[in-house]
Amino acid sequence: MTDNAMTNHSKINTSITADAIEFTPWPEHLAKQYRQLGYWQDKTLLDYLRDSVEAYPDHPAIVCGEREISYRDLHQQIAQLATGFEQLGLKAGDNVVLQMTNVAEFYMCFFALVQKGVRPIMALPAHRSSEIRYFCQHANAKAYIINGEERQFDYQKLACEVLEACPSLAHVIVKGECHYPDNDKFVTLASCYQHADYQQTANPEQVAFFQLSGGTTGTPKLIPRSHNDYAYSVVGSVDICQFDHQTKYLCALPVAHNFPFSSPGALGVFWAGGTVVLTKDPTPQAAFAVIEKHQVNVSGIVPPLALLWMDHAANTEYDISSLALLQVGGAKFSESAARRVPQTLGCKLQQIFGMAEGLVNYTRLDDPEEVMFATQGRPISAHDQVMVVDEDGMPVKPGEEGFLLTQGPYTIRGYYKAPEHNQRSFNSHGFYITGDIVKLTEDGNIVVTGRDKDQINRGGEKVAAEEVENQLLRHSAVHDAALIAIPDDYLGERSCAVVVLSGEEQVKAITLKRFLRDAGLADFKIPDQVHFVDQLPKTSVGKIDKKALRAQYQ
Ligand code: OOB
Repeated sequence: MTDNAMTNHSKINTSITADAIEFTPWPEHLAKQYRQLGYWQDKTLLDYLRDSVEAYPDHPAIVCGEREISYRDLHQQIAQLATGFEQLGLKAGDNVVLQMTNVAEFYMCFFALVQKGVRPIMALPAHRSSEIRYFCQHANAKAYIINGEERQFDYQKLACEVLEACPSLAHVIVKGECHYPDNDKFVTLASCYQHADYQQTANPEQVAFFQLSGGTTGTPKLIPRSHNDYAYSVVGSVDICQFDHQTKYLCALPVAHNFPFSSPGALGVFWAGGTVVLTKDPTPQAAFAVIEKHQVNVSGIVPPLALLWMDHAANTEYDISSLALLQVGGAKFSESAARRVPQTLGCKLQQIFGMAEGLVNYTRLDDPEEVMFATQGRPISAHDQVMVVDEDGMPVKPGEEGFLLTQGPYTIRGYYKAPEHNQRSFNSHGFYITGDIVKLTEDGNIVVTGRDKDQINRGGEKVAAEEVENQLLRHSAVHDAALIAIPDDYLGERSCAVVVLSGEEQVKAITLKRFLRDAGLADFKIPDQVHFVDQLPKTSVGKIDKKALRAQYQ
């Protein structure tokens, strides 16, 4: 550790502990250890990008449709936007909801905000008014950035609804032409490109941005990620996945998700000086065309997409032989499907088991087949502590199934402004209770065998049961409701709402689905199926017995 890093550390630490409810710091001894090990470099996320700007100024950083953006241009546009954002009054410590589809401007906005210490909240394109209003209100967001050019969905209309409910919002920043020029809160992103200002006000130890939790509770949780911890996870991922300046990464999942963003994802590509190729359409027809055109050599996708890609590969007219590595994660990839990847797609498989809260596991590129196909890999860091425990929190015997707990150099110690939830999600030693049920193999690889959290994993898209149940209970005809996962060949799991009606009022499944949509829930949270029953099974303490329900609907 350099003297400089040490001075920085002591200077910075006092400022964050002041607001522990926003950001729970690592215990002093661990923070010190992570610095001594060189994991935490006290550099900002933008500093790492700048290293690549210096090393590869003319190399393409991003390919977005017909546009190719070099590292130099990317850096300049970030600096121009940083000025524009500052002129709008955004300043260090402010929060901004960033909801972009897969376009280059996502990265430009992200880094421009981060440069000035403004903290993006990484909304997904599928989020609707329920989620966006919540993020804005909970984080007192000052601005909301959208892609106003998107044909699939009118984000500008959504922004109008959000504005009404969120007085803290001073600006809606729109990529493309503004449809509401008379509303003085709307500004175009184009107008934010001002003279380039390269000055940084970000602080490496503080929150750089907020990831979103898949969630288990009534409201989504914000995950504060610091520069230091996140940067380290990316550096470690780049090393494991051997990204370099020749890497051409197809980003086919939503840009803001932790997997395509940082595992190693786009940030990993930028750290290594490679090229991120964006697509809005992840289907094999579209993705294969992009792979051929840009000679893509790596991509990261969820299991249902991997199945689709494999089904399509035999008959494709495109040459996808440039693809050398396919990363699959976000949900369990069955061993039988995993084994088919190399023959059908002609590339190596890497399994990834990660979480936006931190811990990311990878199978290694030189792992033997049984590890690559039958496990979800092992942690990035030698200092990721993983514990597999029983109901009483005691470690299980090696090889036995149990609940996965973890702490380490890039796993958060608490959610943003959620003290009660933090009590439940972290144990007394600060380990994050992942809610995943796993086994550890003799050589330390993790096999995910189940889940102990009330969540449905729809092929990588996470649905918190309680959030949907609460919304269902707001309907006058609904007396009781439970959302459960049922097995699905393609998605792995789909969601099923089991509903007890109040009595007189009769409603149909389609009415309830429309009700949820009208309530502004993201589409992937709308139950795939609805069943009406006279009563829900209860446990001895009167809670809904979801285990019994699941068994009934398997
Ligand atoms: C990734 O992150 P999240 O936050 O959307 O979801 C995390 C949860 C995990 O706790 C686990 O329940 C599930 O998603 N999960 C998997 C898995 N990868 C994630 N379950 C089984 N097998 C896998 N390979 O999903 C995420 C974040 C970074 C990298 C990759 C995925």
